[in-house]
Order: sequence, then structure tokens, then C-alpha cells
Amino acid sequence: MKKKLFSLLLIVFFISAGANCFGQSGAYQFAGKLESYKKVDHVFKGQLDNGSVRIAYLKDVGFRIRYSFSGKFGPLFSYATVDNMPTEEDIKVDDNKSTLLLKAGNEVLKIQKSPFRISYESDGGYQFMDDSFGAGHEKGRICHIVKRKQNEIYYGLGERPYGMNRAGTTFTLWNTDHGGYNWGTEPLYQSYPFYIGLSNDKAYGVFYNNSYKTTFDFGGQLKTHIGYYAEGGELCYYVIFGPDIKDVLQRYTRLTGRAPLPPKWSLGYQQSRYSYYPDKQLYMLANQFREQQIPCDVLYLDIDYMHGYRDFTWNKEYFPHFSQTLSKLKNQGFKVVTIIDPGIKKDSTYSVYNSGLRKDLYVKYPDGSNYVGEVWPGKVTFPDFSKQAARAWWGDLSSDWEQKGVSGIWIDMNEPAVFGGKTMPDIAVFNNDGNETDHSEMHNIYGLMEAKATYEGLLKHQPNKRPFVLTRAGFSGIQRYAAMWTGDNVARWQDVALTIPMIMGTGLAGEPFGGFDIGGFGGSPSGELYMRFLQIGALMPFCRTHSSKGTISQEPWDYGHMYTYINKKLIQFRYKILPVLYTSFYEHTQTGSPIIRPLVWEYQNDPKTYNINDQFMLGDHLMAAPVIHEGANSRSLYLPEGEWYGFFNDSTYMGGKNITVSAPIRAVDTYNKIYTHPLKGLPLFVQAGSVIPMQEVQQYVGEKHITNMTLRVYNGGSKKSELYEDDGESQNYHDGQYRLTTFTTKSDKKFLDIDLSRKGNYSEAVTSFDVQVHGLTEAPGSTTVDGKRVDANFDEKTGILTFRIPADVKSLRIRK
Ligand code: MIG
Repeated sequence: MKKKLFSLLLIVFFISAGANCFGQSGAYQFAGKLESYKKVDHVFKGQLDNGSVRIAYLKDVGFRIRYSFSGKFGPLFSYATVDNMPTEEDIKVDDNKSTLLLKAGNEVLKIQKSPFRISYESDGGYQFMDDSFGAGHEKGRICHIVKRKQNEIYYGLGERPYGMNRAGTTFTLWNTDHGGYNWGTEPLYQSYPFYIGLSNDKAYGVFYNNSYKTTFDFGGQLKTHIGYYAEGGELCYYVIFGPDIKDVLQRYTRLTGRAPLPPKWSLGYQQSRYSYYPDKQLYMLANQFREQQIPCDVLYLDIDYMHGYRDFTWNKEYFPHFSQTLSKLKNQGFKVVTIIDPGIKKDSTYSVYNSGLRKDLYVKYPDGSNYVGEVWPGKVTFPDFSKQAARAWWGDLSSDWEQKGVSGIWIDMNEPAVFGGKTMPDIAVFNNDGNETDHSEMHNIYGLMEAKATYEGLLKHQPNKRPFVLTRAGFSGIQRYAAMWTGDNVARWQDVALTIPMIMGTGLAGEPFGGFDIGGFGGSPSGELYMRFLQIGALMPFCRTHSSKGTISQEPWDYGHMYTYINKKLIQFRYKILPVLYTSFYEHTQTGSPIIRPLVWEYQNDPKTYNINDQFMLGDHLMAAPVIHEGANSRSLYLPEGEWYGFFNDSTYMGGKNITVSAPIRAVDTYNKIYTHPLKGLPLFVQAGSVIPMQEVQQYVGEKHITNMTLRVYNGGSKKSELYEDDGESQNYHDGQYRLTTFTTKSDKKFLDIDLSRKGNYSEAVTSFDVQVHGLTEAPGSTTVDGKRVDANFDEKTGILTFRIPADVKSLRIRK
């Protein structure tokens, strides 16, 4: 039954995708002959017999190629790319009569003049991409068709309920509120017109800077080619050579930006429901978390907290003392994040609506009247976030709202979702800061523009505080402003499985701060299902339980004694590894690396990792292989090359093969008698040579001032590990108020050496470490710290060696 439905959906989808690409009359015309060219500043400007082309090279990114078939080029401004664009570097042009060579950076474009086609190569002569038909257009629509290499696979497009490898399928980019999605449902809430191609162990990326409805054909219809089609706008793309996926992401995020460090509390566990109210229910929740010692940082208010779904208001019956309620919760260590929808209730007694009307800030119809749609509040108008004045107005409203005691803003329905027609009609008019356009161009970036307005408004009024914004819709660049979650999933096993590729996919599109509704939004999970969701969720950058109206209550203690115990241990474990998560965020700011990574990220030379959708790396050294099937008490998984440890049992494994491990559902019996490690149901592995910083459980971030951390050191192998610390909430880290400790391990038969070095000057950093060396087979001969012998305790049973060191030492040596 399910299978039939799926194939039916696929058929419907292919038919509609086909119509998108080829349905209208007329044939695509492709770039013709290059008639002349010149270099103006650093830009190559070519005149074709049927259009024009401009090529620039951006430092640390790659070539940008633009075509125009209408005679003019639009402005280069884009919401997707950073304000501080990389500088354009000079391009060296070699003319060889029928061909041209354009050289810059480490890349070369080999251009055939007639017809105009490009071969994209590294300066070592490796061809990573090759135009087939190249650039085309037809009635305002554009396309770009390149050759498909044999065995080439594709990652990309971000949040997709689909396996990581996109080869063989066609995708549409058109932000859509599609609750209850399945494997293969298309399209969803977010659009990232960026993909990574990988073959011969070498990767490159292509980013199309165009927000119109887009189709990517990775072999769904075309078999020997890759097709990109957009329904309007300019053909403008950046080609980014690797050869490592890591390099591609670093360069792609130089162009579209990186996520700033989030407030550290937003990495804590978060509890949400549609909807918690009144105030007393929040007090009860807060007390329960603290009484049961289940850590929690954030409670959410969904749409029912508002006064008749009016943004920036609250229901006085449910919350008679709104600000006091928020500050009371704050005293217990809880932040409150509230939902805000873009639709503004059309109500002449509502001040927000009136001020937007007065200032003329809404999306319009072509005749100049305001577009009116229908969402939760009834009739609504929509802020035109493409207008500077509207963004400023919205930013001020968001900031005023935060002043009431709210700690972050959750922006929903921003695809934008509208009842009835799903979204606005294409004829809706946007100001676009004077360069008027319609919904077909603005649709995919509506959520991005709203996130920008929200984030920048919060930052403007409190410049030394890190804003927290959570969004459902997004586009390339969204990482600069907001965390994301994967919308309305369901309490089903397939949704557990989907979480991993969806978050890995988003990370590979530059957005590191992702998560999903733990437990599933729709439907009621069993205890087992909730626990399996949480085992993944506890490792995610964004970790929140959320559920819909009409489902059973879904707090971590709602599934009976045994699950309460395991759920509690899972959430506590998250708080223990917060230093790992936080350090990974820091790494993202430096290199654009995701936090949750597909195995191919780390093991690009091993094709066995290319199609893995049910395992992931968290940061540099941890690898999780969660259970995603009902009733399973074990699972098989692929362990890449190298030496590994089981995180919860210290078993050692040699990688490069498949293994099966136990991952029991039951960890405790009904009398709370532990008969196995409560986290053993979550297969988690760590690479030999790693140093994993961990801290004591807190009930919420900042509960205690942390002065000491544990360093788990895994014997064997040589690795670099990091620990990043700062105050977790201000912008002072930009001025050097942080501490980055780097651990370098080296291990041979005789010695295990760990070098420590530090950067930054954060005065509140930890002052000591409890070192825990795992994987020694017998008591070591000696342990020295900065050359001096120290006492260390070796536990024969566990094989763990422990000793305490001041945080500012330089070297540790263990004589085996
Ligand atoms: O039409 O605000 O995805 O998280 O609870 C549903 C109510 C609107 C959709 C979001 C969901 C949220 C719900 N919203």
C-alpha cells in the first residue's frame, strides 16, 4: 500500500517536473559564437552572437559566470551571498584562435569559442566539469546543461527527505509547507540551489544564484547530462573546485556566509508543544524538569499564546502577567522562545497592522492594493521583507518583543504558507528596494529575508548579545541568521530514518544549526519510537521535542518508568558533550564545516561511505549509528578505516568493514534495576587518538560556573582535537575573549603523548582537566606532565587511567 502510494507520487512528480522543464512551447536556445571580448577591471566580458557573458574570479571561492540573453545584466546584489563579498582577482586570458584559456586562482576555464562552451579544470589539468550544451534560455527561462561523468554522484540541495546521493532523480526548489512528508516528497520548506559533484575521489560545487522556481535534474530525465532549469532571472553560477568536499564547503560558505556562534543555551535541550498554555502549565513543566533532574534550557510558546493569532501580542487570559511569567521561568533557568508568523491580521484595531499599513510595508497586488491572504488569524497582509523599511520595522517589532522577556523568535509559515492556494499568487508584487518584482522571484527567499530582518533587528538593539532565531523556510545563506528545523514530521519509523539524511543534507548546504521535532510532530509515538528519535536528537545541533495538537503529551517522562530513565540519561549525556557541540560550532565559523556530517566528509577516499544515510559523524571524531527500526536490538553498520572505540563500553574495533553491535531497547527493568548501560542503545564510536572534552551535567546552560572538564583520551592513533570556550552569550569572542585549546596526540608502542596549546584570552576558561586515558591494556610505567612525574590512578577493571592537570600545561606523556 505504502509502496503504491509512493510510486504514484513519483509519477505525479515526474509529470509535473517534466512540464516545468519542457512543457511550454519553444525550444531552448544555447549560447552561440563568441564574437568579441574585453577585460574590464578584472571581469572578462564576452559578446556572443546571441547574448553576453561575464566571468569573474572571486578570491577563495572560484569563477562566477553570468549570462544574459536580453542584453543587460541585473544588479549583483543577492540575499544569498555575504555583504562582504570576496575580492575579484585578475584573470589571465590566453587566446588560441578557436579557444581561450582563462586562468585564476587554482582553476582554468578552457573555452571553446563557437559555440561558447566551457571546460572547468583545476590548474593541474583535472577536468571537474564540462559544459555540454552550456547556457540556454527560452522565453525568460534559463537552463544550464553539463555533461554527467560516469560514476559521478551528487550531494546537495539541503533539506530533502531523500538519500544523500541525489543521482538518478529530479528535484524542484519551491519552498512548500508539506506536513507529513515521506521519503521522496517534493518540494519541501527550504531551497538551496547548490550541489556537490563527486567522482574519482574529487569534489566540486556549483551554486546557482537565482531564487526562481528551479529544477535540478541529476539523472532523473537526462541520463548523460545534468540539468539546471530556472523559471526566470539570470543564469549566474559559481563553480567551486575542491578537491575535497571540505574545501568546497569552506569556499561555498565564504560566499554565502557562516552561522555566527549561537547563544550557548540554544544548544541545551528544548521542550515545545502546539501549544503550552496557560502560564500554570509552563510552571508545572518547569518544576517537573527540575524535580526530575532532566536538563532543559528552553520552553516554547506556539500560536495559542497570542491574542487571536496577532503577532507580538499575548492572550491576557492565559498569561495575565506575561513578563512576570517569563522572568519567573528565567529564575528557574528557562528561556522562552515564541512563535511568530508572517501574516499580520487585517484588523483596524490592531496596532501592528495599522503601523504597517501607514508605512506602506505590505506585499501588493499589481494595482497597488495590499495582497490579502488567509492564515490562522483569518485575513492577513504580509510584510514585504524585500523592502528595507519593512525589514527595519519588523526588526524593531522583534526587538521590542524580546524586551518583554522573550529569549528567541521562532519564525514559522514563512515559505510563505497561505491557506487555500498554498502560497501567494505569482502576481503578488514586491518592492525589492526599488527594483520591483513579483512573487515568483521572491517566494524562495521570503523566509530568508524574514530571518535577516528578525536577526538584524535583535542584534541592532542589543549588539552585544547573540540573537536566537529558528526558521522553517530557508534558502542558501539562511545560516547567517537562523537555526532550522525540518517542519512537520510524523511519529513514524520512516521519519526517524529521515532525520539523519535531512540534517546531513542541510549541513552540506552550509546551514549547520539543524534539528527536527523529536517524537514527530504529527501522531503519537510509542515509548520506543520516542526514545529512538531522542537518541538521534540528543546529538543534533538543535535538540527540541515538539508535537501537534491532539497527540499524547510528549515530555521525556511520558512513556513509563524505563523510558523516563533512558530519556533522562540521553538528555544528560547531551549536556555532558556540550563542549563537543559548541566546539564544532566554533569550527564551523572558521571553515564552514557542518556539525553533523556524512561519513564521506571524513572518508572521501572510501566509496563505501558515499551512500550511507543512517550513520553520521558529530564533529571531528565521534560517529553515531543510531537504531532506526522498530523492535531492533542490534544493528549493523560500516566502520571506516582506522581504529575505533565504542564510546559507552570501550570495546575496540578495527575499521574498514561492516560490524554488528547490540543496541538494546531495554536498558533497565521495571524496577529501575540497571542491567546494561542506559545509553548502550545508542551505538556511538570514537576514533583512536581523539581527545573528547566533556563536562558535568547541568540542569541548564550556565547553572554552574564550570571550572573543570574531563578529557577522554583514546589511546592509539594520532589526531588533532579542539576545545573552544567563551562566555556563551556575548560578541566579545570577536575581540579575542575566548580560549581555544588544541590537543595533539601521538602514540606508538612505548608512549602516548598529548601536546596542548592555547589561543585567545578568555579569563573564565576552565582551570583544570581530569584526564581519562582509555584503552591501556595495563598500568602504565609512568605519567608525566610537562616533564614531571605525577601520580595517576589506573583502574584494572576498566583499563582507564585518570589524573588531574592544570589547564595551562603543555605536554602529557604516558609511558606504556
Ligand atoms: O499550520 O503553529 O511546523 O511546528 O506547531 C501549522 C502551529 C502551523 C506549523 C509548524 C509547527 C507549529 C504549527 N505550525
